[in-house]
Amino acid sequence: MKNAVAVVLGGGQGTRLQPLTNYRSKPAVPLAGKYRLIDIPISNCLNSGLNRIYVLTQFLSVSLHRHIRGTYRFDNFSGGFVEILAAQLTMSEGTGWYQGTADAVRKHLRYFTQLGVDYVVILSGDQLYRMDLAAMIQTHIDTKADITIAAKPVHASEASAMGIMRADHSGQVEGFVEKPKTEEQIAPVRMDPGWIDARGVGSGGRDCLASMGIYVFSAKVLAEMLAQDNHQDFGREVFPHAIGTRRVQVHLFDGYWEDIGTIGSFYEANLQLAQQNPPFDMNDAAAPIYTRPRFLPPSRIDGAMVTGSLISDGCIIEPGARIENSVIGLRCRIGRDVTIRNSILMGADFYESPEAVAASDFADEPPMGIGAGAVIEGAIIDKNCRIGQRVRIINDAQFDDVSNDHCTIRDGIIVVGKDTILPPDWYF
Ligand code: ADQ
Ligand code: ADP
Repeated sequence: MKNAVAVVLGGGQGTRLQPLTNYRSKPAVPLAGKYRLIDIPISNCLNSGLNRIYVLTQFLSVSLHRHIRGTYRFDNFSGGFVEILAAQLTMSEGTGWYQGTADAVRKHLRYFTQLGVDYVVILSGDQLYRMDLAAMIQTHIDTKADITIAAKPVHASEASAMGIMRADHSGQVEGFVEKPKTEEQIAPVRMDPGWIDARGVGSGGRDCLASMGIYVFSAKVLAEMLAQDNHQDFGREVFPHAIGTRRVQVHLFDGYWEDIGTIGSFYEANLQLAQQNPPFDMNDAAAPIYTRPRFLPPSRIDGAMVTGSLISDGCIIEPGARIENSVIGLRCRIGRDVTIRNSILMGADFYESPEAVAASDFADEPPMGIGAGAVIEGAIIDKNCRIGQRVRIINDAQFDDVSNDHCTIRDGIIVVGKDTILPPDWYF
């Protein structure tokens, strides 16, 4: 692994996760109560023995910087680092902002192709999965590939959101179509489910191989290809052009893997983590998910009813509260008789002192947290919100995409932005 570097694509404009990305870059979005999105790819790298990691982001937020600095520290002898490369830093080179993923990599290529780097592992920053990247690099080496693409079997009905590949008997890619929308576009890359079954993975009738957005490049090939053509995007341009001229290989994977780059998928994946027997296991001691160590007290829960939920450190949950199938983030203060159902609360960055809470003008600026008697259903409440007593946040009218001064509905989910203040008795 000493001759490999990892590059995490930390996000373009982040429009699909707005308003969570209004004030922070996508990798810094909180996940599962105490993590951030970036912890997933970085943990996969570290658990695979890859400890030289670059994170590319379109814009840098203070919270991302603080999180990386405070979490990923390496000793002098390991040679490890996590380095953030932000688009702004390359403005002086005259080409302006990143466009696509390939362009983002091109702009920082000199870091990834230093002497001694033979393999560049490119990862997406908005996916939830656990994968041994060392095994993928081994596939790359064993098959003498130029490019290896992680591939997950999917049904044709899911193909329109992904890059779809056809592989020959040896796993070499013969065709690549980015996000095929019609049957005519899918037909040339459709696989025989028997090919998948023959490789020890039950196809269950799945007849498409989807790119997971996880790639291994031989460093020399990456440098040549990006210098040669002005391709902007891996899926749309680089791979379709590489077929026939480079050896492109698939690395088959069939574990849990979810794209969490939209409000809908982010919400679903978080809530699934809170269920019994979640499809993604956060308790795997052999491959833990790392995050910033914080010196928070245990959560104090008194006379509340909690079912199927994740409760992070440092929360205070008062009597009569009912919490069902929800994710409760760090330092949440949840008042008496609050009901929270199918929701994600991201918590708070700091505690208010008891004096500050007592001095709060409950009418104009309620204290941080959820006021007594509030009801929250099907919502994402970003950090540091002040939700007044008896507030009701429920999408009763089943809006899909609307917004008002205080919140936004995306994919049918109410998102209350960071630092929002909702006065007592406010309702959606
Ligand atoms: P998408 O996820 O639609 O498809 P894209 O929007 O290019 O592709 O994003 C890939 C990753 O790169 C995401 O993590 C995104 O945040 C990040 N990213 C995008 N632009 C960036 C930029 N300018 N700088 C830094 N990071 C950036 C891709 C592939 C498909 C594949 C799916 C799997 O194109 O072939 O099937 O991923 O999810
Ligand atoms: P998280 O705890 O979710 O990682 P942050 O990294 O945003 O959240 O911030 C949490 C820590 O940073 C807290 O200890 C808090 O006191 C401190 N902090 C938060 N906001 C600021 C700020 N604007 N300036 C300095 N420190 C801050």
